[in-house]
Amino acid sequence: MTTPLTWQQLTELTDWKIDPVNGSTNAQSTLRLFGKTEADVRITLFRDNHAWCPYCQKIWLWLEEMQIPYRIEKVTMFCYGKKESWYKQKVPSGMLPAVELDGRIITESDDILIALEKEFGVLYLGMEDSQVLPLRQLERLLFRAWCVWLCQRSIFPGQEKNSRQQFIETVALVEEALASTTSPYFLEEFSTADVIFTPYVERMNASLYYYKGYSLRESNPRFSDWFDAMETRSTYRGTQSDFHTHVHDLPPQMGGCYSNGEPQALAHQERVDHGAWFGLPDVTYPEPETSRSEALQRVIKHKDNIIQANPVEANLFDPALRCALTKMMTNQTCKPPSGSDVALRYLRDRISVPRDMSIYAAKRLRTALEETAALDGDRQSAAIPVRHRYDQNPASFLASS
Ligand SMILES: N[C@@H](CCC(=O)N[C@@H](CS)C(=O)NCC(=O)O)C(=O)O
Repeated sequence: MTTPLTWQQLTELTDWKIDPVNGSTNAQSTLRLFGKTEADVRITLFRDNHAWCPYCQKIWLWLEEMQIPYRIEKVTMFCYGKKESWYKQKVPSGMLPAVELDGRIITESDDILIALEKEFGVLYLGMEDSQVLPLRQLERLLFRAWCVWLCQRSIFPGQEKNSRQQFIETVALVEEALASTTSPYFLEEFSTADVIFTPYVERMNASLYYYKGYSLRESNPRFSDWFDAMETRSTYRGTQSDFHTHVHDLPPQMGGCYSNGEPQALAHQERVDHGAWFGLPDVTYPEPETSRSEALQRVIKHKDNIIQANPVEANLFDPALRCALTKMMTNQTCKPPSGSDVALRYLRDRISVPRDMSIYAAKRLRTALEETAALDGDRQSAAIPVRHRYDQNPASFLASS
């Protein structure tokens, strides 16, 4: 057993940093230049603080792939906190995403992409191309089949089975579409069609694994190749979330997600909530060497807010958190103060990917928090709310950053 490192000692263990303006895609940037100058910026993307909104991910990924300079303004989604009044003046519905292109506000993600294509060109083939249109329709078909299976409470006998069957039949159509090209993508090259599918397919993979015990990525060879190909792209990696974040962010957004209660689903729920997080089919590319130092740097940057937001007092949580970080960085076991298990698990359950850090950094941090909490006890933190996520309200973090 070792004693926890001080914050100063921990700080010395990380030199992780990114170039938010010209480096690879990440959720922390507020300006992206791709080697150009600020005078070249014609677009502001308004997206959620949480880096979770699927329609925002679509525009975000497209801009990153096209390498068009843009600014990012972050807005709070209703289920996390209060919508900023300056945003409601621009977009009265408060809906995200929106872009301001040469001073003109455009909403609705499809309309945004069409407007951007007119100004900046298409990503291989455009939104209204005759090869892309049927794929866009297929994506909506899959989306609807997913919503029916995941978000409708099972009332009638056979309803769950029918919804599952309907979804699996629709997935077969998507598998066929993916098989019809020589590339792992929807068309011969990575394109708008992949961008359109990405946000909800990622959320389907997470939610069906957790609530229904069904692994989209592992059950379908073409989808599996598609996910692997997506993960070769630094743009996608920068926007990619993990299972834990998705399955707990979806219920308030979707108006509820229903588990079928089957043994496979329950086993997956246990694993996503309590670990082991490594090996889950939310990511398969190799872990970068920097994941621990990234997690450490991100915690250090926000440590005062992280400690303040925790339901347990600072004098208990601060050393407990340093124990977990000491474990993560040195692999030395460090016993946290008695009663801090709940505090460590509160944070473990509230790491948001990619908002706070990338997927592997989050796995490292969740693991260290859990291993350290287990040295103290087995108490879980308060359940994650399902009707809202005010526990994730960004207001206090923004005030001091
Ligand atoms: N059809 C719209 C849908 C956009 C949408 O549903 N946005 C949600 C977030 S995913 C939203 O802004 N909801 C209001 C809020 O949560 O604050 C689009 O494609 O842009």
